[in-house]
Amino acid sequence: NVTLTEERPFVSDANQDVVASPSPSVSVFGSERRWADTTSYNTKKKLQAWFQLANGDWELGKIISTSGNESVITSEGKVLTVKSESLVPANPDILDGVEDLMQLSYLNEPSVLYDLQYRYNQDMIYTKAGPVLVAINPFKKVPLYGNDFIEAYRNKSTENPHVYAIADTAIREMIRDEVNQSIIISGESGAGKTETAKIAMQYLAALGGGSGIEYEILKTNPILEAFGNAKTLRNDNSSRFGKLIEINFSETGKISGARIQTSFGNISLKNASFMLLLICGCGAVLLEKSGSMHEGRRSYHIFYQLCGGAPSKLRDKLHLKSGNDYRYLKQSDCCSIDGVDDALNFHIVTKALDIVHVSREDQESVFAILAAVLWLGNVSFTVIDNENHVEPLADECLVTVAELIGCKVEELKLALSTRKMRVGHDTIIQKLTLSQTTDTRDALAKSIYACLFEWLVEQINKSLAVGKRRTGRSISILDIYGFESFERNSFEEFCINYANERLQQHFNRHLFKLEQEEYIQDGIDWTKVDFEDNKDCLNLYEKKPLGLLSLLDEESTFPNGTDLTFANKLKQHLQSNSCFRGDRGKAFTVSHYAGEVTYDTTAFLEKNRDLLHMDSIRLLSSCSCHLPQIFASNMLAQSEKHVVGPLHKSGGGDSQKLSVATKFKGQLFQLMKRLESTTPHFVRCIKPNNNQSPRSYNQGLVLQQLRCCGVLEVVRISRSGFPTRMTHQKFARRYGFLLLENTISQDPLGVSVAILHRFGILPEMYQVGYTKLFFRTGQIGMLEDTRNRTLHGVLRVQSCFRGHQA
Ligand code: AD9
Ligand code: MG
Repeated sequence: NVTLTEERPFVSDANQDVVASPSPSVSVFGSERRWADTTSYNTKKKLQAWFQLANGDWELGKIISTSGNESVITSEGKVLTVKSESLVPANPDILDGVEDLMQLSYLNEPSVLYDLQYRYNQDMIYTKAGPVLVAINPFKKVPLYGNDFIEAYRNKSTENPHVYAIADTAIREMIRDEVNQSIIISGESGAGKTETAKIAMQYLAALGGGSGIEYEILKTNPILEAFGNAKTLRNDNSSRFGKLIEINFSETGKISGARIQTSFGNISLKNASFMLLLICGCGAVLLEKSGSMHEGRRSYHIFYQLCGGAPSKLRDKLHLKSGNDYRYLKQSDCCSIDGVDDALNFHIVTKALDIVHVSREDQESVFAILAAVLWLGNVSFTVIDNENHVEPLADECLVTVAELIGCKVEELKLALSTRKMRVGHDTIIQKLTLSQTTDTRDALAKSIYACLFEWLVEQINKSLAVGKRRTGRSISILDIYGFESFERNSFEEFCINYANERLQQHFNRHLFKLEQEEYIQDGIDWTKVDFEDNKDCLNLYEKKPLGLLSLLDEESTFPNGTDLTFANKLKQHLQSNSCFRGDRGKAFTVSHYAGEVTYDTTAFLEKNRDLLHMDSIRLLSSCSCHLPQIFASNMLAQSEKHVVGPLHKSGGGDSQKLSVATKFKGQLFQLMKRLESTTPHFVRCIKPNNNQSPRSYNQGLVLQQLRCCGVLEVVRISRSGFPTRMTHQKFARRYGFLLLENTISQDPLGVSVAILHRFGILPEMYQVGYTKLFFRTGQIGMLEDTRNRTLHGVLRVQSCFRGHQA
């Protein structure tokens, strides 16, 4: 929550009708509203105003008269009486659809909602909110992409907000400042993050292309989407993993390679370059606990593509059947997606695999593993004694799995139905019950799939690393889950929201704190900004030994720990924390930056431990096929690390490894460290409705997302600050040649001031600090244009992009 400690009116230039009040305004919003206009509203004038309908939507009306604290307004032919204090000022018509929310004279929720809607209705889905780009999902093809548009942004012949413009700025700043860049894309599921990331990649590939590696980079998208995306209720192509792609550039601005880092499932590789978000992955999509049907959801696309598109020779080899014959796939009621051709996509994926140099032989191994996972799900069990112990039926399913992964049927049978335990010097073999065996089977399938995904990413990275030189710079694109709050929230949301707290802190730090600190450090007169830090919530998660994560890990190591004992422990130790509230039963509530979320601790411990039995790992390592062997050694490397899991005195039974939450935290820290060394560019994706339909704009839904991602605060801060800055030296060096006289021997500050005067930059548009010059938005752009024009003239360099490097 950002508040100016000393209220100042916003510059109100376009709206002459309105009185801008210099005094602190009375917020027109309730206390939970997080921002407000600082301009009081003069209801005596016949002005347009917003009023709220019973359903929460805002409607535009005209004030006819005001008496006491009531106003009479007309709206769409109706005449209504409303409380004056509930009216919110509307902007004049000439500000309809401004491309930067910062230009609004009245900055309030309905005005922002209206501006975005106005633009969205005309397919202008991108809008700036100061330094942040807001992208509203059109849920249809919009004519905004392709070579002509790329050219236009490259030549700067258009200034419309666009992802291309963000990517363009990233390239320019990478070259100009010699600093790595990042494009951080966030938003709810289905908001358009993955599409936005692809659009940004398209632009980078077009500008930095030439070597051919850019083509490979683009081809990673269909592969990763096939293996990592699935249909959910909210998105037909929902990414079930977090992704950071780092695109490397040579000194001349050409793409020289790339590296993809993903987070997936809960199996981490030994080198674990870092995998950010886990979860949802296999757990949620591949293997729901049996019995429940899943309306409108599918497993990973690749399974359906394989079943629908494999050529007959491959089908025979893998003993493939149709999707409906596999338990893991038929749990859901939909096997196909409208408008999606799985068979065709299978072809596209294999072609893409060719391009990223995954050999045909390896591809076949990949498909064999996929088929093995499907067949594994069909393995069924039969009771063998009167203690309910079971063993797998030695039928087609079991035999096929053994054949596909290259192990003996008998070994597979044992790994699924027994557990080896060491007691003292002896090894005893414990038989399993039905629920234990199905858990073992599903855990094995899940681990194999996660390992396959990791392996694939590794292969792609090997291919993209060709020609990469360390001397270059990079632009990283982060496509990550946004904050989530459902009716029922579990371990997955608990982790995702933790990640979002960290990202929010990064966002805050970058946009507010660093700016403010810099102003103060450089002696700039700037009204102090007080911003609400989310460090209390981060502390609640991270504090040792009494934080959410530590307590979770501690309870996970107790053999007798249960979800209830965990919940009780939280209540016992954290009740005094202002961000925490213990709820009834097994639930607790965390007060996140974006709102309160209540978590149900059911299955927290199990998901955090995520044990894979040693017997399963041994089975994979004994396989004759090379992929299972690789998977096993990766799992082993992981299990050697230790730590969480019931520590049986008998020992040796389970593979013990880092808890999921601890690993998650480690990955998150690595991610943050990387991001902190870059100049970030933020894109906030917004979905306008929950039905994936074009032309429908749900105000309440949009507003809630704008609040969650801090867009509104940003506008307020940016408009009153000086977001662009440059050292005196740099400024003098960069623009000094535009002065006619020789500036080489003069001091940088003197040269800088001369430039400012020469180009008529108004005093209110900049501030001179001890070491740097600070500018309001738009000022440097003008100077850059002049510089470019001059350079083009002098050097006859045609491309604007090259002009920058010159
Ligand atoms: V999730 O968290 O991975 O479930 P995303 O990634 O935020 O989600 P995604 O990019 O997959 O959403 O977008 C969802 C769908 O919206 C896409 O499949 C497209 O059909 C649609 N979309 C998103 N952005 C655009 C766009 N710029 N133009 C056209 C779009 N359609
Ligand atoms: Mg996505």
